Amino acid sequence: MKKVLITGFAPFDGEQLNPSYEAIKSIDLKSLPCELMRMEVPTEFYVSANQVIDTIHIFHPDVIILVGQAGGRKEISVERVAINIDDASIPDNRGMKPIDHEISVFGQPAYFSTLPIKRIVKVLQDHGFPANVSNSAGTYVCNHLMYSVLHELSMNNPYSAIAGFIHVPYTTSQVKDKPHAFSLELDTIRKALELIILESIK
Ligand code: PCA
Repeated sequence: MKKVLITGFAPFDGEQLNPSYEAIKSIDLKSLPCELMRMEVPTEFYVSANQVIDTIHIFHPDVIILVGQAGGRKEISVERVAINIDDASIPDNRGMKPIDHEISVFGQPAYFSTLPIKRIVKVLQDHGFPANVSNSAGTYVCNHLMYSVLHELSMNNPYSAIAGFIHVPYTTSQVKDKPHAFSLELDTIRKALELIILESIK
């Protein structure tokens, strides 16, 4: 049975919840044909990456699915690439607000997701979910985490783990005070994440 690590973020930017971890929390661990570990990570530069990388080296997952909120997006975004830059427009949950800051002086300018991103988008669309490949994970904590995990795996990946990042839209309860903002039901996000896990362990 394959091992899957799936991570979501803590709420940030004044939100009460983060749909990434909220949806992950609602996955029935026994319902999927894999050994699933879920983890909530702090919305903090570096701290998030260190925690996930430590967990990878303890759990040895075959598949690593990192998930975060992208409020305002209308699709489940399967990220293609992470870039070597932090450029925050708001502080993280520790008050850090790096500007034009290289994540790793030794790292490549960018790393590509090693998840089957096109297959994931197709399976989501085939099941009626709004989904696309996204060519930018931004320059905030999500991109930082994706970059750091892929950088680590580029150097230290004895188990040939694959990894990538999924951005999810706001969930319905978050948009009551945001007229016109797009949202998905939490249960829809959960089902989409389950499909992504199933496609990634094939
Ligand atoms: N989304 C933010 C960081 C945490 C999260 O859920 C981002 O897109 O960078």
